[in-house]
Amino acid sequence: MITFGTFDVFHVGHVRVLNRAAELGDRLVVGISSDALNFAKKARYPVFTQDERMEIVANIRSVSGVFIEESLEAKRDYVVEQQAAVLVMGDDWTGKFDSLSDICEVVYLPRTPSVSTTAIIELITGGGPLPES
Ligand code: C2G
Repeated sequence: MITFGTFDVFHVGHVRVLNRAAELGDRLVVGISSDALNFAKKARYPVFTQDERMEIVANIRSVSGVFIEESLEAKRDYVVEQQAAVLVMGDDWTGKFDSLSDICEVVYLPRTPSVSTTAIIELITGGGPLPES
């Protein structure tokens, strides 16, 4: 199994997608988006550095290994390098990686509703709604 993500400001949606991905096979490796890749995509750096994000994800019990994802376009190389039989992504990516189905199974898992890194950052910085409990 292989999956990819930024995993910034790690939250319950992250741990659930990792645990559900790990249940589909016996070994889950996770590509953590580099700081540079995030900057290129979102014009801002993550709250936590790539080393910190790698350390957090590497310490999740269902995760067997982590590596840095330097480029979104290199997914095919990462799948081959990691010898992954299944690529798992949250369903915000549905359809985006179907072109890899010649070398691995591609599975999209439903996202956990009502939690996101962006909403947490907005809440903490005072820009978002307060939770009800
Ligand atoms: N996720 C989830 N539920 C949430 C939030 C996130 O299931 N409420 C999942 C996402 O669908 C993704 C993983 O957690 O599978 C990591 O999410 P992000 O850090 O937002 O990853 P992203 O920046 O979308 O990945 O090649 C992909 C890139 O690395 C980017």
